[in-house]
Amino acid sequence: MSDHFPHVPRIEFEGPESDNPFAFRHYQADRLVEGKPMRDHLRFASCFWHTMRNGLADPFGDPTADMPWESGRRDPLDLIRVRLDAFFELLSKLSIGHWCFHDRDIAPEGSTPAESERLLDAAVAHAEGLQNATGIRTLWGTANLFSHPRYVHGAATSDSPEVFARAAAQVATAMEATQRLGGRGYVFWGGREGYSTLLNTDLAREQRHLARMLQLAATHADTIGFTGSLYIEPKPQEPTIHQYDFDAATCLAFLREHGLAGRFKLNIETNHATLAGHSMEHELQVAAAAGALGSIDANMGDEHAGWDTDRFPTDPMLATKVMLEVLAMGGFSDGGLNFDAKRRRGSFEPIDLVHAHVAGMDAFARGLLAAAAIRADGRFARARHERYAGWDSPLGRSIEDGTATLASLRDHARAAPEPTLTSSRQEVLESWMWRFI
Ligand code: XUL
Ligand code: CO
Repeated sequence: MSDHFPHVPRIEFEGPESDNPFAFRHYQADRLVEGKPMRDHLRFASCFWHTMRNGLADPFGDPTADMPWESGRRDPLDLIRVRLDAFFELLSKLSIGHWCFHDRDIAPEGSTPAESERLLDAAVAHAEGLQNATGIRTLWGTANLFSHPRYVHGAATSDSPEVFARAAAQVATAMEATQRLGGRGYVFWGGREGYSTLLNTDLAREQRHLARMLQLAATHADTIGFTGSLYIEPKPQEPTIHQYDFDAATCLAFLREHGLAGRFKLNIETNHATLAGHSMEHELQVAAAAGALGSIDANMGDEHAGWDTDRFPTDPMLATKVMLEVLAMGGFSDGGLNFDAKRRRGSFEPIDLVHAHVAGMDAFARGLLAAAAIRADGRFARARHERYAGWDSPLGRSIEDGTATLASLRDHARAAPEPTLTSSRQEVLESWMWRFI
């Protein structure tokens, strides 16, 4: 094991009273919750792009992140290896069992597709060794189809079929890399699959091309025997103004329209939900209701900013709401909680990577415990059940089972008194929530 974080010990659980910044206050990997270890409920992952490749530049300023392991190194293969070494050391010290990557995070783009494939191959070979040595697994991989200038007009939705072909090549190679690393899933985030103005855009045609790419990817997965889950990650905008994968409902309708429902699930990200004007729990429930809640990109936005700030999710209330949905669906199958999150620009020391992950893991451990306590208590489930009790009457059943007609309901309404309604009790429910946090 490398020694790029020399002053960071292996992080252990010390309990809620601990003042040690290098300890978990809530995350206890082996602690059983609803009969399953915390580690399996939460299935934490860290993402290579933010953790190792994000220099913390912003539109007004240069990178600030201090990455001492990179200093003095120029050779691409050398850089590929040292970054992976530092990453796996960090994950081991944090007891994070999974990671996620884009092809271009772990290896740079070469001057030809063949050279890019060679570089990626070297990165995958090195990562494979580190996975074997540490037991850390790949949660999911993906292809970066948004950074290179050739994708300025989109990848699958580009006006150029040559660009589509380049993107397809990248997807095939990235999926094979993910498979080689035993990845549990493969993600499509449509970074530039959208448009800036309809004056030059054939929206219907672009959407058919996006569906074609997904169909080709599903076929490729079957051809190579990739058995992991395929996910779409909704996001309403940024970088494009109008993005085709706007939110969970839009993605589900798109999948159904193009015969892809059942083949793709969703990877729901908190800050994307809020950018779409939804709460995270709304997006999770929409996905879960369709049987398509696959995985989660755990981060959070900033209440003061209207863009994708990707902050580490340090809010226990948010984590509780997320974990309520995860427990309600019976836990993850292939998915997990991927910290698609970055430090603030001012938190530029390597040690801040440790603090950020510990804060996110502790918040989610609290969220898991609170969600389990809420379920054991049962008062929210009872309140929800009682609210809909009227639907168990003969009238409610006749509507739900389809035996009522508009005419029969009119006969009923003419004879019945004005309906009596009950309070929604929102405020008391909200104050109950805080009792569990
Ligand atoms: C961008 C985003 C991506 C995806 C993977 O907002 O979330 O990092 O998670 O491409
Ligand atoms: Co994401």
